[in-house]
Amino acid sequence: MARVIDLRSDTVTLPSPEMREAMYRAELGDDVFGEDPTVRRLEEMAAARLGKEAAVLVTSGTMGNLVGALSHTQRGDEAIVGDQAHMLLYEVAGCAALGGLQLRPVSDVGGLPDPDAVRATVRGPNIHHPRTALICLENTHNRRSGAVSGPDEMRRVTSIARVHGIPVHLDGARIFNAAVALGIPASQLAAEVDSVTFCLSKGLAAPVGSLLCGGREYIGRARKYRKMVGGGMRQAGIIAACGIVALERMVDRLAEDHANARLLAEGLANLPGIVLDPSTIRSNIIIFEVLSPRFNATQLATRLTDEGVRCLAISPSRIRMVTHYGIVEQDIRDALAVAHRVLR
Ligand code: TLP
Repeated sequence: MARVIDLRSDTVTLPSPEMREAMYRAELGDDVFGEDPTVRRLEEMAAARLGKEAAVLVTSGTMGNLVGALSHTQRGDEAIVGDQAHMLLYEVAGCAALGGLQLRPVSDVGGLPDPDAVRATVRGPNIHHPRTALICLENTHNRRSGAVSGPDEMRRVTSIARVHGIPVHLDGARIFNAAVALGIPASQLAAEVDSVTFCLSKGLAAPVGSLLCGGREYIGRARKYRKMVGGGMRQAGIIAACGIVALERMVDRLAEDHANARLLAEGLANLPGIVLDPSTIRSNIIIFEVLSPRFNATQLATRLTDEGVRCLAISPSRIRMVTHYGIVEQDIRDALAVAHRVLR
């Protein structure tokens, strides 16, 4: 095979030539002094795109979620999260370890925490209980095969939060994938929540960075927490410049990644040993079950990788593939040819 097709994650994307050019030309200053004009421009752009008062540039989605949660809560509080949420499973228990925040999972089968479960899980005024101080959503949902939730579905959860006066944070690492899949502006999704983190360095292909967006006062608190966890960056305009290109040029093209993911899912679903309903794939993440007498998921992922199609076994029985900038339709056809050869 001519080249490696890397479907492990959209985090493997490399910056576009335009981003490299923007990086070279970026006007810079010391952002801890609030003097980097490029960072400021990106933060203003991000807040405007998400329809929030303010935004702060952070190093990663993980830092955005951590700082985002800490800025809503006190030590000893509890946050309700989906049982397959990235915040729960892949963020090194940062909320607990660094923020004293207990994460309480409820089922998120369809992508969002189940509203009835959320309702039943919000704590009452009992001396034994922590305070339910936050509810966290994820859209699109990584471990739920890139599940996309619309504003109405989100409102089924956020309305419960509102009744109890509990703020809602959205892990919107891939909120633009959700927005493009739904054909609505990302601000319509962000309007349902108090704060949102989104990533520049996934499908939008920038090398580094995420933005936490929310109210002005809240983002002021978040700036302090960002500094506390070592996220105060100096001439960060170097990376913000790429972020500006990402927001201006890379959002609409996510539709291509979604079309490629659907094509890939349709091809995979026809192969023996793979269990996948392609109609469920609405964004750029495909997770499928491996039910083959010849391979478990780890063995199949290794075999595909050896043949030039890189992917991840995310459990003993499941494989994840992600489409992104740099992967074109022909790559999907080539990857399917490899999978066909391996599984037939
Ligand atoms: N997800 C990565 C891995 O950590 C699993 C990936 O390859 O998908 N929220 C969501 C929904 C994410 O998928 C990720 C990254 C993050 C937050 C964290 O972002 P980073 O990696 O920038 O800390």
